Amino acid sequence: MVNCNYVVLVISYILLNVHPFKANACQESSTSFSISTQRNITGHWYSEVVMDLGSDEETDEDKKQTGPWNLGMSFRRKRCDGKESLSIVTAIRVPPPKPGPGYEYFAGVGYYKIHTTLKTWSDARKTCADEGGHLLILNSDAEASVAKQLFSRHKQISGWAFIGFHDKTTEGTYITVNGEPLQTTGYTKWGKGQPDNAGGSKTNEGEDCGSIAHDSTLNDLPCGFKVPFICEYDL
Ligand SMILES: [Ca+2]
Ligand SMILES: [Ca+2]
Repeated sequence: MVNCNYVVLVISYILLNVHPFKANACQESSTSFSISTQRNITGHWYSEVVMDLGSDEETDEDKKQTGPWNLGMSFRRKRCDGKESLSIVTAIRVPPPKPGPGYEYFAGVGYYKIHTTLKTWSDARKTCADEGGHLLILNSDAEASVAKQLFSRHKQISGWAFIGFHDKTTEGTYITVNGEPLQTTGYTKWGKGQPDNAGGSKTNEGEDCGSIAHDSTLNDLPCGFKVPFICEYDL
């Protein structure tokens, strides 16, 4: 759901008054250095400090893609009205986590993967979890559009794909795999006549597991059916 190339963890700004300076005119000069970290072949993290005198600090920072996170620091010395001050700005930038193989990034929405191997709802849920994600939870029309695009790329899939909601606990009360009520997710467009808990009786549980159709409408299916499924990877 989050679209960002990095996360700013820490930004600190320090302004230090240094020695008085007699000049009246303002003069500025800048120096930048950066600290990058990487894990080496023995599994240890190590850091490298690079100092750059008099360069464009932002341009240098943008070029550094050497580690899982990057700490940038810049200095700016300012002489103005008889006073000299030193500004220090630091920022740690952490790239977003990467999902397992087969996940595709949809700009502004997130990572998704459609599995064409047919599985029961419970097995599908476990597969998504094993990949670090969860069965798809729709929170918007934009996210439902992603499901439609995934279907369009796998035209061999007919029918539905399991996603992350069910009413296994209480018949007719649909909750997501995260335990939140389906009606609070932001997307509840059921297909015509759905949910119908088809076949449900005192001796048959009917349909308790959530799915999505090619037109992005929802349907309840028997949990034991084996159908494709869609996983979502949260950033
Ligand atoms: Ca049901
Ligand atoms: Ca149904």
